Amino acid sequence: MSRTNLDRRALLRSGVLGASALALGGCKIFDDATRQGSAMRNVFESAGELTYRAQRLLGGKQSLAREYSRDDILQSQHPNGSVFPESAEYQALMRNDFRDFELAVSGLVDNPLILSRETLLAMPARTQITRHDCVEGWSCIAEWTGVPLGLVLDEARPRANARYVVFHCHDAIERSLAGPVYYYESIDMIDAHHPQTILAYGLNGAPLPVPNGAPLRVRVERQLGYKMAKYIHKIELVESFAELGNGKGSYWADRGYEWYAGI
Ligand SMILES: Nc1nc2c(c(=O)[nH]1)N[C@H]1C(S)=C(S)[C@@H](COP(=O)(O)O)O[C@H]1N2
Ligand SMILES: [Mo]
Repeated sequence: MSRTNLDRRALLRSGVLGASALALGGCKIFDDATRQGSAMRNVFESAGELTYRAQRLLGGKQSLAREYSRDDILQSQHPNGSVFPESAEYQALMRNDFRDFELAVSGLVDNPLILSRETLLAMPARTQITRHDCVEGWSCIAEWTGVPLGLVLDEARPRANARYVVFHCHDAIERSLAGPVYYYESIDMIDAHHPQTILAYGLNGAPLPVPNGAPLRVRVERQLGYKMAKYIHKIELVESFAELGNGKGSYWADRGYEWYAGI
C-alpha cells in the first residue's frame, strides 16, 4: 500500500480533515476537502494511479475490507446521487415491484446471460456489514446482501481479453444536447472477483430501497461510494472503456475523479 493511501486513511479516521460538521441523518461526517479542486484532492489525484498500481502489485489482491457487527449500524444508509430514476422503463419496473427485472451480461463473454430477478435471488448469497465512504465526506455502516459478482461472471465465461466489468445504470444523471447521460461505472477483473464484491439486492435485512439503487447495485468494498453503481440493468465486459462516455471508465471519472478510488 502506498504511503499516500495510508496517510489518507489515517486522516479520514482521525477526522483531521474534518472542517464541516453538518449532521447528515446521523451519518458520520468526515470532510469536504476531497472535493474536486481542493488542494487536498489534487494530492490524491496525482497519487491515484500510483495507489492503484501499488495495491495491485503488492499482493493483497483479495484482502478483505473490514466487516462490522450489527451494533455498528447507527442509521439507515444515507441516499446520495440519484435517488429516483425517471426513465419510463425504470418506472414501469418499479410499479411492479421489480418482478420483471432482468440483468443482462454481455460483451466479451462466451455465454451472454439474461438473469431474471428470481434467478438472481436463487443464487448463493453473501451478507456483509461494511462502511460506505462517500468522497463528499460522509460514511455509513450498513448490511448488504447479494450475489457475488464472481459467480455471475463464472456463468458468463469472460473471454481472455476481457479486462473490465462495466455497470450500466437506469438513471440519467444529467441531460446533454445529445440526450440523457446515464450513470456508469467500471472495475477491473481483480475487484470483480473479490469475495466482497456483490450485486446487492438487500439492505439491512430488507429489500434494497429505491433511493439506494433498487433492484440491484454493486458493492466494491475497497473503493469509494461512487464506484458502487446503483440501478444496474446491464453488465458489459470490455477490453477498454475508451469508447464509453468520455473514455475514462465512469461517469465521475469522466468528470475528473479517479477511476480507481481505493480507500
Ligand atoms: N446509478 C448511480 N449509482 C450511484 C450514484 C448515482 O448517482 N447513480 N451515486 C454514487 C455515489 S456518489 C454514492 S456515495 C453512492 C450512494 O449510495 P447510497 O445512495 O446507497 O448511499 O452511490 C453511488 N452510485
Ligand atoms: Mo459519493
